[in-house]
Order: sequence, then C-alpha cells, then structure tokens
Amino acid sequence: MLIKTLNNGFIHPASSEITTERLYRERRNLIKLMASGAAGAAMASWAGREAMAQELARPGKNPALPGRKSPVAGAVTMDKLTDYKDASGYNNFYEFGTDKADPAKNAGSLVTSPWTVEVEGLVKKPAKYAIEDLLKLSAQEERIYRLRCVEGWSMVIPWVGYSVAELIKKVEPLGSAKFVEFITLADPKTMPFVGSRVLEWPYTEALRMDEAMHPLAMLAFGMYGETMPKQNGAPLRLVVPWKYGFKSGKSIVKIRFTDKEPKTSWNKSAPQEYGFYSNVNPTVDHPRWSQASERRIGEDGLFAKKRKTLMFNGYEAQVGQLYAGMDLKKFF
Ligand SMILES: Nc1nc2c(c(=O)[nH]1)N[C@H]1C(S)=C(S)[C@@H](COP(=O)(O)O)O[C@H]1N2
Ligand SMILES: [Mo]
Repeated sequence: MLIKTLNNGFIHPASSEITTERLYRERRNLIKLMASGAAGAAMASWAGREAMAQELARPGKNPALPGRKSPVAGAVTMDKLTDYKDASGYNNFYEFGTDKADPAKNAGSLVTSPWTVEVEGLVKKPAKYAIEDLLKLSAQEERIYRLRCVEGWSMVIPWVGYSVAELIKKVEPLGSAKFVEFITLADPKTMPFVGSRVLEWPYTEALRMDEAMHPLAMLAFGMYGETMPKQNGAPLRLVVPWKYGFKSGKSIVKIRFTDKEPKTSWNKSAPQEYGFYSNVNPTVDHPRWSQASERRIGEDGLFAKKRKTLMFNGYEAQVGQLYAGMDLKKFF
C-alpha cells in the first residue's frame, strides 16, 4: 500500500503492514488447510512432518549452493529459521510490485544469466565480473542472519555468500574512497514496475567504507542452501544484518567507490523518514511509527507477542564500534 507524502514522493508502506501481513497469512493458512484436507491423514503422519523438515533444510526450488560454516563472529544466530515459503513469498522488491506477494508472482521474468557486475569509481583495479567468476572469488559461507524491515517485521534466513570485504580487497580502493554504492538492475522490459513513480530507478543503496568492510556485511548469492530465488534478489544481493532490510539492495549490477556520501533510493523518496545510515535502532522512531518492537514472520498467530527490537538488530557487540561517538538520532 502506498501513501503519498506532502513532498509528492512515496514512503515505505508501513502503516498498513499488519493488515497486509495478516491478509497474506490468512490466504496461506487457507491454502494449507485445503491441502491438508485433500492429503488427509498423510499430512498428520510422521512421514508428512519429516517431509516438511526436509523442505525447510533444502527447498529444492533452485540449484544447490552449499556454504561452509562461517568463521565470522556473530554470523550464525540461533533463532529459529523462517519457513522458506515465507522468506520467498513475503518480499519487498518494488521493481516487481509493491504488494508483499508481488515479487514471488512477477519476478519470473527477471533474466539472471548472463549477468555481469561492474566495479568502478575510486579503485586501482576496476573490473567487470561475470556472476560465475564473482561467485568463485571467495569461499561461500552459510550465515544465519536476522533481517528486519523498517515496516516492523523480521525473518531469520540462512544466506549463502561471503563478506563484501573480500571483493573490496581484490579491487583495491584508493585512499580517497569513503563510500561504496550498490546499484541494482533497472530493466523495464523484465521488471514491470520500473518506470512507475513509486521510487527513482535504479534502486540504489550505499555504505560507508568501514561498514562495507565489516565482515558481517555480506554479498549473498543464495539462501537455504540454494541459489537465490529471483524474488529475493537473484543473482546477487547485499545483506547487512544490523541495518533495516531496505539497505540490502537486490539484483546488483554495479558497485561504485566514491568520496561523497551517495544518495540512496529511500532517502531520495522521503529524506525526513529514511536517513543514510538506517541502522536498526529501537530508540529512534520512524517519524510515523515506533521501531521498539517487531513481528517475527511465522510467529504471528492471533496471540503472538511482538518481540522487542534489539539495538543494531542484535549485532551491537560486532558493529557498535563503527558508530562510537556518533549521534544516532542525527545520523539515523
Ligand atoms: N532492488 C531492490 N532491492 C531491495 C528492495 C527493492 O524494492 N528493490 N527492497 C528492500 C527492502 S525494503 C527490504 S525489507 C528487503 C527485503 O528483502 P527480502 O524480500 O529478501 O526479505 O530488500 C531490500 N532490497
Ligand atoms: Mo523494508
């Protein structure tokens, strides 16, 4: 749901978040109920439950992409994994529509091969990588990160990829490089909502150099042991677990090193609501709603309690130092 702002831009559709999510869930529960009726006793059987556990371990929707256990501190949260169906069926990817179910419905048209990623700007070794080569640049790791949307919901997803830092070290940024910009695909032929007024295209995000170099900042090529579903940002996306979900740009085609703080998509659309940093911070409210709690997708039964949102999404021990001395109300 879009809400028009006074500046004539559009804002993240949070006020309707609960309604949207509830509707989505009711639809899904209905489908489940119908399925169980048809399958009868089989669904309730041990074999049925076993099959569901298997499905969670490896959904079988895309080619396998295994990752070794990550040695990075804080890279594996013990929180229960979100159901793959939710992680790949409840998405924000505005190039394919603004409803949570739209990306899964519409992203099939995205062409992910061939795919190249260009590295440019203030680097000694600008490069053009075929996605296959970029995948091989470093050993893949599986990391289980929480992802919290500014709208107030969160998920726990096993991502496959490696630290952005691995790529940054390879291309050798110049001393003058202070920021890294991530530019995503904007192809009106395959992305039906590119060209709509909802955001400026291409969708872009950016990090300060030390944020991008933090080992938790991840280039993700897959999830749940498989290559990335299109609706989740195939073939390559960013995952920055201590920032609101929107900082994790999907379907990246360009990585640019700059000396000035880049403008980002959400910041351009509503600068009073979305700052550059966008760190998960329960003490800084969004101008129109609180950020103190969140709803974990999959725990949203009628009586499910909201969870308290943690500073830096629970990654404070790892990333807090990056912001020492900064006024996080000013740099929101
Ligand atoms: N290119 C692109 N990347 C994007 C978005 C988008 O609309 N376009 N939405 C962002 C938002 S708001 C969120 S919350 C996350 C959602 O990721 P998920 O759908 O995999 O959970 O992707 C982010 N990356
Ligand atoms: Mo989001």
